Amino acid sequence: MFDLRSDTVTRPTPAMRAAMAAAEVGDDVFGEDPTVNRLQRRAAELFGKEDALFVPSGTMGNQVCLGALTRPGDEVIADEQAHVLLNEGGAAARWWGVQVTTVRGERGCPRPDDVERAIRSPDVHHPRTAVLSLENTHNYAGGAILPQARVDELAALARRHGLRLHLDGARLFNASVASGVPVARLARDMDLVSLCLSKGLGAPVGSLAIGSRELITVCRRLRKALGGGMRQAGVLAAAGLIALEEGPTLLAADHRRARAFAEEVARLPGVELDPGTIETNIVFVTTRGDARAAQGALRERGVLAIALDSRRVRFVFHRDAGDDALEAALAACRAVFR
Ligand code: TLP
Repeated sequence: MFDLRSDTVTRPTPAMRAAMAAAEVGDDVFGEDPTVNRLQRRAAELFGKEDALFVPSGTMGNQVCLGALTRPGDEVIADEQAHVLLNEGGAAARWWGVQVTTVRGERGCPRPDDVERAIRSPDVHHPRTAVLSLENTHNYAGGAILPQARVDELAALARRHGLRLHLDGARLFNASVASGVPVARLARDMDLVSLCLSKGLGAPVGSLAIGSRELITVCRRLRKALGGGMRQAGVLAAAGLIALEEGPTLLAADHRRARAFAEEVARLPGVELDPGTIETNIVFVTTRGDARAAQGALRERGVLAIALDSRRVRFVFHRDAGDDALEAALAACRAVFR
């Protein structure tokens, strides 16, 4: 089976497993795990921020960020297809008592006019608009990179209105590698950023929340409250350090395969796809028939992909899906999308 369901399926490399076995550890709830501390320092340095916090998942990364930036009754503005809205079990409402209001972005990027319209006036009737949450790359927009000039404009707008900025940067290195812009620049105006180590970067487990010392201190309390204080987590951070240093160097190959895949699949009669929209490692194929049936038919041909609704099948390229996976996926698509 070639697994293109997600870049979360990557397995730790032999070097990661060796580093995990040899990791120096301590109790991270006491802040005493040297490997976790090293990972957090390195992430903060790469992002040009003061501090970082290792958390078990991307969802917890996003949620400690949103929790740190809001009070109950606040509102967060996000794109209508944001992961924080659709795929985190309603966590912002569940844990922080926060409501999310949506704007329809262009390829996942909200328009400043729409955001400005969504910001509530200070009135006792209204929730307080506290945060603008962005996602880069944007998963449901097909791995789209947010245009940086637009992000800068949104950041200025948010500041003018006293909003703080959260970035779901689960795949920020994909955006950085594809655009040639360092993550520190992409994250410059963000109060808090979450980054996943266990997607394209290849670590088995783990994400980071990254930001100011003050906000990360709040995130640390919230992580504990969510049950994310992990004790001898250095065994995981050791793999995370390798993911952080070496992972980005492999992403360009994922992007190349995603584009090559899209260019071929776009020629098939059973789909709608503009290969020009593929910027990173994610390809959404719009099917003319039922996407779930297509998912089953692909599986019968040895290729795993995900039907995310009745018309769209997602293929994600990653370091454990090389040219053989690309060829297998193309052969399966040629048969299924005739
Ligand atoms: N996304 C998963 C699914 O939940 C859809 C995937 O396979 O892509 N932010 C973004 C942008 C994500 O895509 C994901 C995972 C997360 C956060 C959450 O990460 P985890 O799964 O570690 O909680």
